[in-house]
Amino acid sequence: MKIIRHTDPTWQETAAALNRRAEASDAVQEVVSGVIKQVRTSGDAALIELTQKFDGATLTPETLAISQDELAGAWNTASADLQQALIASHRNVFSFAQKSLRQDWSGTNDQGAQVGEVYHPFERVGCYVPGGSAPLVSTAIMTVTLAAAAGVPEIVVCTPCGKDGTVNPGLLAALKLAGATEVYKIGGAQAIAAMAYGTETIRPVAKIFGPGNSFVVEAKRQAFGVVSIDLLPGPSEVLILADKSGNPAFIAADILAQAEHGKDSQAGFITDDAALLDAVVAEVDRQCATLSRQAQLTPVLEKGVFLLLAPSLEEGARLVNAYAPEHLTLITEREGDILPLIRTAGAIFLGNDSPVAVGDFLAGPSHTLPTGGAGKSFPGLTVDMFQRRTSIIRLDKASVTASVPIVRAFAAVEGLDAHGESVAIRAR
Ligand code: HSO
Ligand code: ZN
Repeated sequence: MKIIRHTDPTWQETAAALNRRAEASDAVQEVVSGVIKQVRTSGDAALIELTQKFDGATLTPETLAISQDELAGAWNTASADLQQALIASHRNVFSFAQKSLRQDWSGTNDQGAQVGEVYHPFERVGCYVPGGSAPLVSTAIMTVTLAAAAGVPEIVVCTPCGKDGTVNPGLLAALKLAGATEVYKIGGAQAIAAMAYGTETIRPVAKIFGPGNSFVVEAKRQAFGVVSIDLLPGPSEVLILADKSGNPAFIAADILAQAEHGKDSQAGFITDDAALLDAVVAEVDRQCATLSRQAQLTPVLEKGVFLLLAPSLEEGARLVNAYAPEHLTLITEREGDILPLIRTAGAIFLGNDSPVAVGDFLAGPSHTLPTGGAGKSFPGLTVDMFQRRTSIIRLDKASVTASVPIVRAFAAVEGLDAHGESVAIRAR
């Protein structure tokens, strides 16, 4: 764990380095553009070859898809505990999404024209659900449920399979409950390419959603324009900002929960209280020894965890905004002063009793959130990202007449007299 104090001579540099921007390396960009080309030219054959190469699994065109019967079977054979947990999470996420749906509206402008917006769900979307070191069952709920709540009729899911060609049955049960209509056992950049461009088996989608590793994220970025995308969520991260009211055992538990994601995930802790910083360090060491995922925890604790003593909570809030964390936990007796200062966090968890893991699994908002500093430019996943908006305009004689002088003024300055005439003719 890296410990930084505002009294250190390197403080300014370290604080400045928190202002980051996620960008794929040239090597990743090249690999991904090669994969996309291969899928565009060879379709299913490319998916089969790349799945063999990257996932070590042997697939055929007939075994790319997981049938609805298999999904139903996975749901029926899931334990009662898992079924209940999935139902509880799904209820919260579905009802949060329903509240957040955009509604059609209609009004009048200053000239009396009727103006408004109508929303329709996309007809066909793709959700990527990562595999990696843990089957992210909750990610199935946190993406597909939103598509279903928006009324999307065709919800395609791609998720990588293991070497034996199977996908975790708990993940399949979650996909069934959430409403996936097509599931393919393809992962990585090749899955994004297949959903964007289509293959013999997978018809292309209009928009691609969901988190992934650096290859998946880069593939979404490169596919943008052919399809639209939600955001570019990469390795997960947590930042905790606390004053002396923070509970060191709870804070350490959240740091470790984050660190067990492994790989490139990050956890940071910022406080203005030196005693709390020391207590959190001791708690991380104590609790870490009791956990199972040492192989994931150790490298993150070495490289991805930092603890920072700031001169004040206000300065801490400034650093939070520069870092733009995926998740922020804010624990302070001065919440009324500090919360309004936070602008770039994907999601904010308030107080000692709000663990990020509850947001990961069941709170209600999607856990698909901007990472790597992208919170400065992107919000997290919401149901309206599954809705397509169209604007509606209707004029009558009175409103078109009232519009003439304004149109004429624009038409004159733009040198487009046919524009002016097309309006004036209706007013005559
Ligand atoms: N923390 C991850 C979500 C997750 N955690 C899934 C556990 N499972 C990104 O918000
Ligand atoms: Zn998590």
